[in-house]
Amino acid sequence: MLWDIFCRVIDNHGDLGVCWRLSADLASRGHHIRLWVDDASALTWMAPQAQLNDQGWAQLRFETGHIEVRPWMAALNEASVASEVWIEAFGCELPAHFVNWAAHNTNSEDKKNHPVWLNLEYLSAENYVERSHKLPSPIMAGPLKGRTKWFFYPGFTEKTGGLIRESHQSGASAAALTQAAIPQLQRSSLFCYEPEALSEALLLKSFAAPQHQWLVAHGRGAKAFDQALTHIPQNAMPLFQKLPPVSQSEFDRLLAQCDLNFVRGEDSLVRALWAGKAFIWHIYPQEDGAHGPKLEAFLEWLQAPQCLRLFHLKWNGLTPGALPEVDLPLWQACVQSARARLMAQIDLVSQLLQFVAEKR
Ligand code: TRH
Repeated sequence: MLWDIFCRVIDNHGDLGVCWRLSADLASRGHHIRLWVDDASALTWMAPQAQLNDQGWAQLRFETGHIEVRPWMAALNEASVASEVWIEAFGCELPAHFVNWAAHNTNSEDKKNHPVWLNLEYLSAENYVERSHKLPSPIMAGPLKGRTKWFFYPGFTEKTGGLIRESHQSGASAAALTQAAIPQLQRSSLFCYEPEALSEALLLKSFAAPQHQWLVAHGRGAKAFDQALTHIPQNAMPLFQKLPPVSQSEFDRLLAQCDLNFVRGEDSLVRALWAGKAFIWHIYPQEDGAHGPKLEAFLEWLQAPQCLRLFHLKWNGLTPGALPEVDLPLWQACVQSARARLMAQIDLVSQLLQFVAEKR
C-alpha cells in the first residue's frame, strides 16, 4: 500500500524519530511511504542512509518497499497518486494544500475508496489510552467534512496499539540476558533533558571512577552534564566520553551494550525496553504537570521495585530526598520481565495493518 505520513517537529527528536521508525518498519514489510516533514534536518544523523538533500527531500529503498521524505509544502498535482492511508503523527493536522488536493482527488462516492485516516497519538501507560484507542473522530468542517479520522494509541497493554517493534527484536536476546552472569555497572549511556539530580547522580558510589564510565549523548543532556560537572570536586570527577549524534541503529546498539541506560521522551524509552537493560526514564516535562501521573502510570505498569521507583521520581524532580544507589540485578530483572510481557503482544505496525484492513 501507499501511505502518507505527516510529521511536524515540535521540539527535540522524538516526533521525527518515531515517524522514521514507523516508516522504516512499514517499508521493510513492502509498503511505500511518503513521509511529509516540516524539518527533516535531524535525518542527516538519525538516518544518514536516506541522504537528505538541502530542499528536504530524501529517498530510501528497501527490498520491496520504499520511503520518500518530502518537504511539508511539497506540491501535488493531477498526476499525483492517491494513497490508501494517511497518518497524522501526534495530532499534527494535514497540510492545507494536501487537504485541498485530497478533497478533489479522493472524493469518490464510495467511502470504501477513501483513504483510512489515522491520528497516531503519544505513548502513555495511563488508563485513558485503552479507552480512547480506535475511537472515531468525525470531521465536521472543511473540504473533507463528513470523513472520519481514527485515534490510534500506542501503548503497553493488549488493548492498545502496542509499540513499534521490528522483526529483528526477538525474544532470544532477552533469554540470553537472563542466563548471563550478575550484571556489573561499568557503562551507562546518558540521554536526558536537564535533571536537577544530575550532579547528585555523578557523585553516587555506583558511578564512581575508574570502574564506571558515562557515555554522554549529544545535545541538551550533554550541556546539562557539563553544567553538573562544575559542581563536582576534582577528586570525585567521573569518567566519561562524549558521543557525536549517531544513527538510530547505532543508538540502539549503544543501549544494548550499556549496563544502564538513561533515556528520555518517547522513542528512546521504547528502545531501552527492547535493549532489555536496566534504564531510567526522563519523561518529557510538561508545564501543567501532566508528566507526573504519566510517569506514575508507567512505573506501575513496569512493576518497578521501590528503589527504581524512587530513582525515577527523584530524577524527574517529582520527590525530595536523596537518590538511591543503583541495584542493577534487581532493575535489570524488572526490565527483562516487562520486555517479556511486551514480546507476547502484537507490535504496533502489525496492529496498524490489521486496523487499516478492517476499515477498507
Ligand atoms: O528527543 P526526545 O526528547 O523527543 C521528545 C519525545 O518524543 C516527547 O514525547 C515529545 O513530546 C517531544 O520530543 C517533543 O526523545 P525521544 O523520543 O527518545 O527521541 C529521540 C530520538 O533520537 C530517538 O529516535 C533516538 C534518536 N537518537 C539517535 O538516532 N541518535 C542519537 O545519537 C540520539 C542521542 C538519539
